[in-house]
Amino acid sequence: MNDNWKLLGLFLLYVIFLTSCASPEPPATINHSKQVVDDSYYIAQVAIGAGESEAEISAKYMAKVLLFKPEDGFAILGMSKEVGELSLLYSNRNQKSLMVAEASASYSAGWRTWAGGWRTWAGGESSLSYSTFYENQANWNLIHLNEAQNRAKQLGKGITVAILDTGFDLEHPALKNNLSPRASWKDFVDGDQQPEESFGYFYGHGTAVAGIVLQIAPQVTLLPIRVLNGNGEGDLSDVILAIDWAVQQGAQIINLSLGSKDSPQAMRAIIDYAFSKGVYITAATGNAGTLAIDFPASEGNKLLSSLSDAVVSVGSTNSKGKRSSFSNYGSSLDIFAPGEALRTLYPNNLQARVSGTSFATPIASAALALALAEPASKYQRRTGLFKANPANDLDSTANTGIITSQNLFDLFTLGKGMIDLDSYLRAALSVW
Ligand SMILES: [Ca+2]
Ligand SMILES: [Ca+2]
Repeated sequence: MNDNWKLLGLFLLYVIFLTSCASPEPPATINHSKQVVDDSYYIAQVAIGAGESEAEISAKYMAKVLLFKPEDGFAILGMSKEVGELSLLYSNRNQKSLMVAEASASYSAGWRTWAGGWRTWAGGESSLSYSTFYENQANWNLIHLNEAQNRAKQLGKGITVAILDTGFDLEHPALKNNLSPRASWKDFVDGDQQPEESFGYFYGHGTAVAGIVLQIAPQVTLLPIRVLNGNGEGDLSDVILAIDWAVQQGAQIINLSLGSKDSPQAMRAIIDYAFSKGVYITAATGNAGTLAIDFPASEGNKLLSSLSDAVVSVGSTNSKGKRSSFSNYGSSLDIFAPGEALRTLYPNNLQARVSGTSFATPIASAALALALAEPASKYQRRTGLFKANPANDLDSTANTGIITSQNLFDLFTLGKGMIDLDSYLRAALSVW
């Protein structure tokens, strides 16, 4: 044992749960009986010493090396239950670790598609156009989508958004032509290259998220990566490996419509790593309707957080810009975007109406793609995203701009307010 242990972020393998939901009903609770792979029961991030090889790291910690990043100075390890608990004892004894093993029990806030309004998707379209889903028009007007798309003529062309989610209908006619080359697809749940949707409570979630991105940035390339099963459950190790995979595949943006109550060091390390490679991460705030934001969105606008710049945290509003009752909020929130009753793609050539911060998040992902695709986008590609626009500010929209005892507190917990795509594109393209 040596000093590297003090850098050890040690966590029980736990469940990342989707941040979607939105029914007016209380969120469903899903109890897990997760079977964890024995050699990755615990996840840890460790520093790599000068000249240390992967084999040496593995031997030193009695662990499987999941990720080895010598040029970035860190590795992420998976450990058996026994080894992990031994190392916990060690780090506790030396009081050098703040890490505590945590139970894997978690819950998954439910989402649902509205019962009404199902209809078959008109097949054969190569991509979506702005006017495809008329029901979304009030939402798109609110965020000035039309103006933004007129400004960002590339419509996201050449930019890759990785979506880490439940899986995708890879044959959906409105989706398949925007997918990245097949060799870049990945399914960390099955361990194959086919990240398909699977049945469960969250069936359709990934397809729905992808459909939102395409409505904002119809020319973007989507990199489908499956990290969650049909019940919206996934392993931390899979999400970490998936972020690394997305970076290796050249994604510029990683959409995380998922989150957790825990904030493991290994996850922080891989987000830092992604950002160091110029990759942005968007993350949903969660759907408990509380003043507590899920990780990693909880780092989005946090003082003294190294992840604050890397992560864009997104909450949900209705089509009038009022915070959705289900949307988590707080001082670490970056922005809000519409996330209620949005019409989007659903498996088997269908479309559906969905709600949740899961569906506000891809609007921010697509906004970044619109800006990054433009040749003139040299400055402020991202900072403008957080620029409050008084004319379209969440506070003023939700509370008619009058500071009362009711909303005084809200002013500090609603981030920069409502996303305004046109204002953002103007800033990103330096057009004033
Ligand atoms: Ca598969
Ligand atoms: Ca941020």
